[in-house]
Amino acid sequence: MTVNLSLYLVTDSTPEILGGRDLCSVVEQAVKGGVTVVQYRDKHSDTKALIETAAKLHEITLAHRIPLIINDRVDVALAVGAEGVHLGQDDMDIALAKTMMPEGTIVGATVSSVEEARAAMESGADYLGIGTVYATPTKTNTKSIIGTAGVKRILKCVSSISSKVGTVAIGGITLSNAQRVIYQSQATTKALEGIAVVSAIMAADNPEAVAASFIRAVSRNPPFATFPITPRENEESLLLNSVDALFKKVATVHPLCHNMINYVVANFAANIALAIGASPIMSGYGLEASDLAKNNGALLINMGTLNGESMDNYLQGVRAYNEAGNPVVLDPVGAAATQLRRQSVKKLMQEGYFDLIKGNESEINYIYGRGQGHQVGVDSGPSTLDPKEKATLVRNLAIRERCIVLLTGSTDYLSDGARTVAVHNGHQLLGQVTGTGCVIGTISAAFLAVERKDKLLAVLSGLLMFEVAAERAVSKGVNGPGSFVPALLDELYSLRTQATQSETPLDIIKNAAQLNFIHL
Ligand code: 3NM
Repeated sequence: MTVNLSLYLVTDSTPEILGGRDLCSVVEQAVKGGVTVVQYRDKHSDTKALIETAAKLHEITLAHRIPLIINDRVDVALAVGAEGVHLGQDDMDIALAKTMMPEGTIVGATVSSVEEARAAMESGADYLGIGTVYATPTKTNTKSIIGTAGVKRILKCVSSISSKVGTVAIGGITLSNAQRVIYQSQATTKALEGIAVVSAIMAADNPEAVAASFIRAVSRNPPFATFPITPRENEESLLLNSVDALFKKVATVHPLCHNMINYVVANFAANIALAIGASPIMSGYGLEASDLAKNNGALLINMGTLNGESMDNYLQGVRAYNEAGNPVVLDPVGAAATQLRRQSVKKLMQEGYFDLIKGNESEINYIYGRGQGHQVGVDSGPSTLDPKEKATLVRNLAIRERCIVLLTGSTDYLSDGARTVAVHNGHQLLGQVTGTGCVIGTISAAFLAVERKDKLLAVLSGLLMFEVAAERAVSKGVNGPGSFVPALLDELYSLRTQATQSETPLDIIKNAAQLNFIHL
């Protein structure tokens, strides 16, 4: 039997989730909203009550022509003639259950690792419930929290073994993350067939409306989906020929550039944004984000001066921009420096999608999960990676998160997962002024706001504008970091003015750009 796994409802009869409501009527409402499979899961009731409730649920699912799956209890499934049974790692053996159930019965298995997935498939599982994606109060005795990266690893394994086995992800899935979970966990050729949900539907005030919203969400890509461009012939000139047009676009559209940025660099970042023609707002207050997110601009979250209120503000910010489909940049400043920052970055990436993750080597290394993070303060510290390793790191993180990744340093590495480029522009004086790394986040946000399709091009253009402006500022004569800052602002302003006034593309950037594509 083939099952539509798009929206897989798992029931819960505990008072914390069901309140005083009747289980069957909540399930019926959810089914009316579009749930495509129901799993009856009850770890507490006696066998007699289980069979009675299962029979009532079966009437509802039969009336809507969707399968009823019984969690754990093969006897209950047999007693009510349910279409399937779902088995956890500590439940009955899959192969044994198959011999006990009528031919064609659906048998699903809970898996949290590639090894468990492989074993379940070898035993004949028809579908896999993959989790726990995110920690959830609904089930606290889960084995491991695997995130979208863990789901992706399992999907890769599934696709290498069988195209017939269905997959759903479970654990902490809500309306606000469902699309992102499906999108980010997709392995090259295999996407989840659906999501499994308990509390988001079972505890909802209006299960029918929520189920309908889930159905709408899972049937389409999120508005922020990034589709990397396969490298074309002459990729470098194609990109460099487009840079000027983007300078012009930023300067004429004046995109809103919303900065949740640290107080050390707020003033500098606002001036940089003005110099390139963007419209900056330095608002770290999360409650303003939903209004600001409607302006077709972009948000930068820079964790530089984290405090007790920052996380709530950041989360409100990223949720508002994700929902509006407008870009978000994450600058995880000092990500590896303290326990609190390590947790904060993890939480942010669990709760939101970032079109660009930008950081120094320590930060990007930590986010990818390499090393325990030996960052002292917010600076990167000595490099431990060679150029090829850096390029591989940004490429792999971009593939894993399905976003753009920029690792800054004397050479910058930028990737969308398909194209990886090293940029050698800039000047050592940039390292003598605070905030010169942070403002690349601000500039990137402004460029991403005006170029939604080729996000790598957007970030590359902003980066080149900034680093070439730095080189030009120094070449015109500065005395040191003090006079360098105003000269840099002047050069950015000059590049922007030249781009807007010229009818034909400028060759300034094209001639000055020093970049090379890295084939990995
Ligand atoms: N199984 P919610 S997590 C039933 O990881 C169940 O195998 C899990 O609840 C697993 O949608 C889980 O409310 C509960 O987060 C999921």
